[in-house]
Amino acid sequence: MEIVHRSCPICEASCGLRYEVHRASRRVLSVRGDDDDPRSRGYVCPKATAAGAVFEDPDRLRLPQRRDRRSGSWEDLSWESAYDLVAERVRAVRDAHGKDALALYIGNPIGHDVSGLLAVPIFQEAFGTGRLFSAATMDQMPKNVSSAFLYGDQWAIPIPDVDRTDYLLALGGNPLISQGSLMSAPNAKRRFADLRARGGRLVVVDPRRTETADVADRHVFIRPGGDALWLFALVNVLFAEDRVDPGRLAEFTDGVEEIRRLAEPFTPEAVAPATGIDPDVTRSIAREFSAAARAACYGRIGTCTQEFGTLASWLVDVVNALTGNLDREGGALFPRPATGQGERHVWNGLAPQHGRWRSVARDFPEFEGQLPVACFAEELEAEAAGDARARALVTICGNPVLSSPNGARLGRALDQLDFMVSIDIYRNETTRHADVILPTTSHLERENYDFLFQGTAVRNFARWSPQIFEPEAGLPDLGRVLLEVAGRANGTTADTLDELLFSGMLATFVGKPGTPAADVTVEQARERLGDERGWQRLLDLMLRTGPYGDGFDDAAEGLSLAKLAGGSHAVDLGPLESRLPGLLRNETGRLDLAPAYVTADVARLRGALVRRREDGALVMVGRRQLRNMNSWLHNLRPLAKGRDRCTLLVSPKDADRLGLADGASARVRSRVGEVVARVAVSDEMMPGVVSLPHGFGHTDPGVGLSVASSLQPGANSNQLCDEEALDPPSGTSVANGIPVEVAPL
Ligand SMILES: Nc1nc2c(c(=O)[nH]1)N[C@H]1C(S)=C(S)[C@@H](COP(=O)(O)OP(=O)(O)OC[C@H]3O[C@@H](n4cnc5c(=O)[nH]c(N)nc54)[C@H](O)[C@@H]3O)O[C@H]1N2
Ligand SMILES: Nc1nc2c(c(=O)[nH]1)N[C@H]1C(S)=C(S)[C@@H](COP(=O)(O)OP(=O)(O)OC[C@H]3O[C@@H](n4cnc5c(=O)[nH]c(N)nc54)[C@H](O)[C@@H]3O)O[C@H]1N2
Ligand code: SF4
Ligand SMILES: [Mo]
Repeated sequence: MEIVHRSCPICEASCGLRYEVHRASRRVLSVRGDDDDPRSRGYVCPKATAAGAVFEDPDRLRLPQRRDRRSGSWEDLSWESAYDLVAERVRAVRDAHGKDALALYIGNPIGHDVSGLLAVPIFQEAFGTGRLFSAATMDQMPKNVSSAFLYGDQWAIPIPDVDRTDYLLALGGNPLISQGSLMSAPNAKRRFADLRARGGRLVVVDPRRTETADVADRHVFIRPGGDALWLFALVNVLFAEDRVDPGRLAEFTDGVEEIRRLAEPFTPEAVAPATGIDPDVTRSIAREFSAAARAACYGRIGTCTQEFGTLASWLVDVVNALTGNLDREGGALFPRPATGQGERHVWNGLAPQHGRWRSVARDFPEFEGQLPVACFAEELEAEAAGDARARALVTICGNPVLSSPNGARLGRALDQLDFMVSIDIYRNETTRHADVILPTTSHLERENYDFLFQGTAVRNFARWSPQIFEPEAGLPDLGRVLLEVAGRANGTTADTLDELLFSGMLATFVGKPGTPAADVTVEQARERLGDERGWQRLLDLMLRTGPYGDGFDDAAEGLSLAKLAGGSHAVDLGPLESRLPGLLRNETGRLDLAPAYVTADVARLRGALVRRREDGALVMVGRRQLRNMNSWLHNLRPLAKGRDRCTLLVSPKDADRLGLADGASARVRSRVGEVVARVAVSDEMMPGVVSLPHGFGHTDPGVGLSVASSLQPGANSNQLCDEEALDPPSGTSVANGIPVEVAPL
C-alpha cells in the first residue's frame, strides 16, 4: 500500500487528493481529501472517486478501435495501423476537398490534461482548418469575447477575490455544486461561510433558489436572459446616485461617459418587467454593492449561455470597474499563472482576431479561430453546406451529441462524414459514430500539471501530479496522440512537431526583459532543459521563465518542474494581486471600458426592454449536480446509482396550471425537439422557469456505457436547445432560457 497525492482531474476546483493505492495489483484502495493541500484543505466531493473508478472501468477503451460501417461492429487495432489509417484517410479528404473539409471539435476534459493543452495549438495549425468547434460556445465564450476586447487577451478574466471580499454578487453560477468556475474555489461552502462570518454578504441572482442561494444572505429570482438588462440597471443607479468611482482605474480608463449614456434607458423600472426584479431590490443592491468596502460581481454559466451572454459578461466587469472593484484586493483580480502564458512578452502584437473567415451554411464569423458549436451539424451536412461541407472530423475529449444543441441533428450529420476519428476514452453517444477511436491514458496513468485552471483560481498556485500506474497496453498520453496524428497526416513525425513546438516556445519565453530568464540565451536554455522530448520539457521551460521561475538557476529559489515534482501538494503562490494597466495587451496601455465590438450589441438589448412575455410562457434552464460532470461520469456506479437525477424542476404554480404532478412524467417540447422527464415540483423554481440538467440521454444502443445506459440514462436536455438561438457577438448557444412547452405525458 502506498499513499500518493494528486490533484483531482475532474473539475476546475482541482482539489488536492490523497490516494491509497496498491500498485502491484493496480488497485485504488481509497480516495480522500488531502488535509495538507493549501487550496482545498481536505475538501472532496463525491466525484473525487471518479479518477480511480474511470481507471478501473471495464468499459474504458484501452486499444484503438475500428468500426465496420456495414455491420456496425468494432475491432481492436494496433497503434501503428490505427495512426496510419487515420493519417491516410485525413490526407485523402484534404487532398480531394481542401483543408476546410476537415473539422475539429474539442471538449472540456482537455483542460485537465496538460499534454493535450500544450500540443493542441500545433495540432490545429497542422490541420489548418477554419472549422474548429469546441465546448467553449456552450460555456465561457462570452467572457472570452469580453476579455479579448477589454484587456486584449481572451483569457485575462477577472476572478472574484472570494476570500477577501465583503460583498459577493453572484449571477448565474452555483459554486456550492460546481465549486466555482472562472472562480476555481474548492470548498465554496466554507469560503462563503467565512465571508459571512467576517461580516460580508453573499447575494445570489438566479431563476432557481440554488444550493448557493440557500447559504446566501439574499436570493433574487431573475427571468433567464435578463442579466444584461439588470446589470445595466445597476449601472444606471450607480450613475443616477453619483456612486461611480473607478478609483485607481480612472487614470488609465476610457469609456465611462459612454457607459453612462448607454445605461440611460435601462432604469430599474424599465427592466423590471423583463427581469422580474422589483426596482427597489435593484436600487438596494446597487447601493449595497457600491457602499461595501470591497465588493465583487461575478457571473457564470447562466450569464454566458444565454441570449445576451456577451453583454452580461462585459457588464459584470463594468460594475466592478465603476465601483473601483476591478483589479483590487477583495474585488475581482487577474490571476498570474506560473507558466507565464499571460505575460506581456508572450503577446503576439495582434488585436483580437475575428471575422477572418465565416461558416459556410450560416455565414457566421469565426472568433479567435472558432466557429459556434451551434453551426457544427450544418457544416457537415450536404443539404446545408453543399460541396463545401466538412467531410472528415476529429473529436478530442468531447461528447457534443449530448453537450451541444440539437444532438439528434448532429448525430445524423456525423453519419454523413467520409471519415471520423475520436480521441477519447469511451465509446459514447458521439464517439460511436467514429470510424476509429484512439484512446489515451486515463488520469492515474499520467503525470499532470494544472495548467488551465491557474488562470481561473482564487489564489495563485502551481501543482504537479505524479503518475500512479503505468499506462495499460502502452496507452499514450493525449499530447502524444495529437502529435502522432498531426505529424503523420502531414508527412512528418511527432518528434519533428515536438521539436518545432519547442523551438518556437524557446524563442517566445527565453531572454525576455523583466522575466527570471532575461539574461539566459536560447542555447543555454536548451542545454539546461535537456534532450528528452515531450511536454514535460515544454512545461519546464514555461515554469522556469515564468513569473515565479528559477530562470534556469537550480540554486535559485524559483520554480522548476523538478522542484514541483519533489513536493506532494500544491504550491501556494499567494493571493491575487493588481495587474492593471501592465496586463493590457494593446499599444495605448489604456483600458477601453466600452469597446465598440461589445457595445454594438446594446441596440439588440434595447429591443428586449419592450418585449412582453406571453402569459404562461415557459423557459427552460439547466443545472449541475454534485455527482455529474457534464456527460461523462454516468458510467461509474458509485456516481450513477440512486434516484433519478434527470428531473424537470417545476414551480408549484406552473405545476398546478399545467396539471403536472410531482413524480409524474412530462413531455417537454421546444422548436427543435422533445424529451420526456420526470417532474419534481419545487418552490426553488421561479414561476415561468423549469430546469433540466444536461449531459444525460444515454439511451443509444450503440454506446459502450453499460452502467450509464442501465442505471441513469436520463434525457438529453440539449435535444431542446435550438441551434438557431445564439448570442451573436460570441456565437454562444442559448442553453439557458429555451422556450418550451410542458405537458403531462
Ligand atoms: N444544456 C447545456 N449544455 C451544456 C452545458 C450546460 O450547462 N447546459 N454546459 C456546457 C459546458 S460548460 C461544457 S464544458 C460542455 C462539455 O461538453 P463536452 O466536452 O463535449 O462533453 P463532456 O460531457 O465533458 O465529454 C467529455 C468527453 O471526454 C472524454 N474524456 C474524459 N476524460 C478523458 C481523458 O482523460 N482523455 C480523453 N481522451 N478523453 C476523455 C469523455 O469520454 C467524453 O467523451 O457541455 C456544455 N453543454
Ligand atoms: N458537480 C459538477 N461540477 C461542475 C460541473 C458539473 O457538471 N458538475 N461542470 C463544470 C463545468 S464544465 C462548468 S463550466 C462549471 C459551471 O459552473 P456554474 O455556472 O457554477 O454551474 P451551473 O450549475 O451550470 O450554474 C448555472 C446557474 O445559472 C442559472 N441560470 C440559468 N439561466 C440564467 C440566467 O439567465 N440568469 C441567471 N442569473 N442565472 C441563470 C441556473 O439556474 C444555474 O443555477 O461547473 C463545473 N463544475
Ligand atoms: S470539487 Fe470534486 S470533482 Fe471537482 S476537483 Fe474537487 S473533488 Fe474533484
Ligand atoms: Mo464547462
